[in-house]
Amino acid sequence: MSKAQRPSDEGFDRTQLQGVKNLDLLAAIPTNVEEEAVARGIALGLDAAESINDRRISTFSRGAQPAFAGINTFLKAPYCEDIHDVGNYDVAILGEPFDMGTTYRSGCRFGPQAVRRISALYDSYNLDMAVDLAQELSICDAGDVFVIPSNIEKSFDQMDRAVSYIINEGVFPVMVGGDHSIAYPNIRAIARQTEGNIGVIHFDRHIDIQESDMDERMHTTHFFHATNLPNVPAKNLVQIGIGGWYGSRPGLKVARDRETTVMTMGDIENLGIDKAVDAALEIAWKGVEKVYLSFDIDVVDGGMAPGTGSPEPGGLLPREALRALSRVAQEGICGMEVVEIAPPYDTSDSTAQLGCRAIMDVLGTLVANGHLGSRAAKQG
Ligand SMILES: [Mn+2]
Repeated sequence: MSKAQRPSDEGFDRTQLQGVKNLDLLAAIPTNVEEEAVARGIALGLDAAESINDRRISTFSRGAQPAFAGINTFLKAPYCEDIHDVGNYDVAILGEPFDMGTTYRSGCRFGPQAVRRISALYDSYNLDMAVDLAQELSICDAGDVFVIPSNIEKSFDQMDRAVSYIINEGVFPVMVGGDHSIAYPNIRAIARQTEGNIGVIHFDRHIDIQESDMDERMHTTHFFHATNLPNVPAKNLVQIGIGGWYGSRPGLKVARDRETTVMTMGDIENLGIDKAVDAALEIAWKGVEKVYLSFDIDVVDGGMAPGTGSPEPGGLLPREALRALSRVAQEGICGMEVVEIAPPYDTSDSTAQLGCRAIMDVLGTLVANGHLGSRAAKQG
């Protein structure tokens, strides 16, 4: 097409693009936190060699850069080693490295470490939603729960106690599993400290609501026990992406009896991801005080999230999953978990990276919508 045939320059208004608008929004966010981090890096890690022209670089890596260097916490956030200090932060990242609830292949005890490692790739700065996590949100890495590898119930008690402590300090909890059985102690801890009811939005290829499995409360049973809690009604549990051929029979009966809302991949295709999530939000939020987000990485197609214990073809695309998570977060949530990332089966860290992105996109959306961080404080 020659220039003469092209529509006039007035035909497309580039200023209407989200990308162009967000460039302006991002430019208005201050950068003092980053500047302080650079100064701290030099103070702790010495001035760089004389041949280095960029004097923001230190000799010993003591900050975000290089992404491949250093001792990793989640996003290189401060390690809250003394948990008594957790109340100083808006968000605590909590590893729950427990995988004795798996019923096929184990390995997700290494999930928290893999997510921390790949998280070092990322800056805090995001064009899609025009937020700067470092500047607008105080995040700490609370480290891991001391789980008891041979004992599911004792591990549940440990996780419940850890999450309770964080909630009690008024901090938003992000749990990184671990297998999906951790959902039960996580929800139990939050429910005990909540007066009203809690809704749950559950992304998964598996229904995870049978009473027991191999005579124990394995990673196929947590929503049975969670919805036995007096303020976690099954009618406010929405299960998105369920299907495939693995482990469903006893759980499907429970879901039917308790009237949870089950959406197959076919439902999502028919409705489209936005309408599907809007319906999920409507049901999960009906008559409740809070909504909890439970994200099983295996809801994403096994080809794109291979590093998991019970992969299933035909799930969401990563782009659909991230869009769905952001839409849930827009309405606000009381906590989230990302489970079933099993690094021994991962390739190119893609599954751990997607888990990391799930957390970052949710936190970014919560900040952008004034639910957490400095914009919440301003509104509140
Ligand atoms: Mn699953």
